[in-house]
Amino acid sequence: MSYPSQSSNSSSGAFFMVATILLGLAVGIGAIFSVLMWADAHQARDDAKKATPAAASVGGHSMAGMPGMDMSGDSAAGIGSLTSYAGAAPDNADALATAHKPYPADLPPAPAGVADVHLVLTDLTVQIAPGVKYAAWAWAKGAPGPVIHVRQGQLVKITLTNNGAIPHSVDFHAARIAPDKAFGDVFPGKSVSYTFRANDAGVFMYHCGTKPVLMHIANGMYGAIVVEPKPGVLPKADKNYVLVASEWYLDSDGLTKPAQFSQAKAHARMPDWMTFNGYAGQYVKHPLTAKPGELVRFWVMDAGPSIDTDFHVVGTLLDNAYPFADMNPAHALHNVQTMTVPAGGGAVFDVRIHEPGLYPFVSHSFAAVDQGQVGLLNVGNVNGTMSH
Ligand SMILES: [Cu+2]
Repeated sequence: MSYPSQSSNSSSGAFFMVATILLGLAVGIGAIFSVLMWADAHQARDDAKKATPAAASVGGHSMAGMPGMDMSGDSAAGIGSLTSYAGAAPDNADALATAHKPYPADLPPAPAGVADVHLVLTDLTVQIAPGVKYAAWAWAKGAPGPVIHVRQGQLVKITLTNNGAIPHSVDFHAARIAPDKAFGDVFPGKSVSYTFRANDAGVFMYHCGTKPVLMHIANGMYGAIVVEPKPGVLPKADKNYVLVASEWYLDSDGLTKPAQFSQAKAHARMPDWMTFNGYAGQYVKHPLTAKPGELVRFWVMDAGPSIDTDFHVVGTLLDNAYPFADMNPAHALHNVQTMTVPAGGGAVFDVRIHEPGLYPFVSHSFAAVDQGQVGLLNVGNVNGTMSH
């Protein structure tokens, strides 16, 4: 294609006139489109506000002023205005970290018969890092919820009691069940039960699935269920540890008063803290333990709500890795360095370490380490500490 030159005949003048008109139209259409997009975004924000309990009334209770309900900071302000509170700490943070009672990472025993699981949801303030308080929607003992351990093929009866102020629900990824029947909203003060058979082995997420799900998960409504494969499928583990990875999005530093959920930061995937089992770096001060040569099995579940965990143990390799918690040994990987655990997914890792020492386990997506997703495995009861 050749373009008419300025010096050619009058048709070039006509071309530029038409081009100018078209350009003007394009600009005009663009402007209209921008306005429409702005209106759409504005509408979406309004819808989101309506969808959040902040503007809702449930069972006659006004939802304003409830813990975790602060939606300020979610205005039209751009991402550039978001403030990070990563690393905020009081002067006595070290003493607080030492005094903190770590979430038990040991896999609890599996019950016999029907696994009767009673989960209680409640609003409470939790500690997510030394001196950092968060107004959570969580479980009776905080976030994550209790680790549930069942055996493959076992019948599981879930009873959920909602002691919170707004409707909640519980979605088990380990269940094959009609979600509209089992995972429906439970109103405050009410309980619901459902039963499923845990036919699929692995480590699975359970979480509140009430809208907006991002907010319910980010506020602490998640936990892990381990469905142990049939005996003999996996090499026998000497230690079984369960790690639930998650991230936290704060509207304040949480030092003087409990922080609340920042939807804007959650949408920007800009967490302030990232944790294993709900508290930044808790297994650095309170390491997990193993004897030299023991087979240590990590059941890792990433609750997100939005960011993967890249699991790595410093100083060794993952002898057996069961990606995505597919527990078929024929699908396992061996002697790999780092494995991704997706948000909303799980994976299982075996390590056998012979040399005594302090072996950090991390998400090797290293911003996650700075934000708290790090712990230590103390092999052989050695002294000392290590930061990585
Ligand atoms: Cu909920």
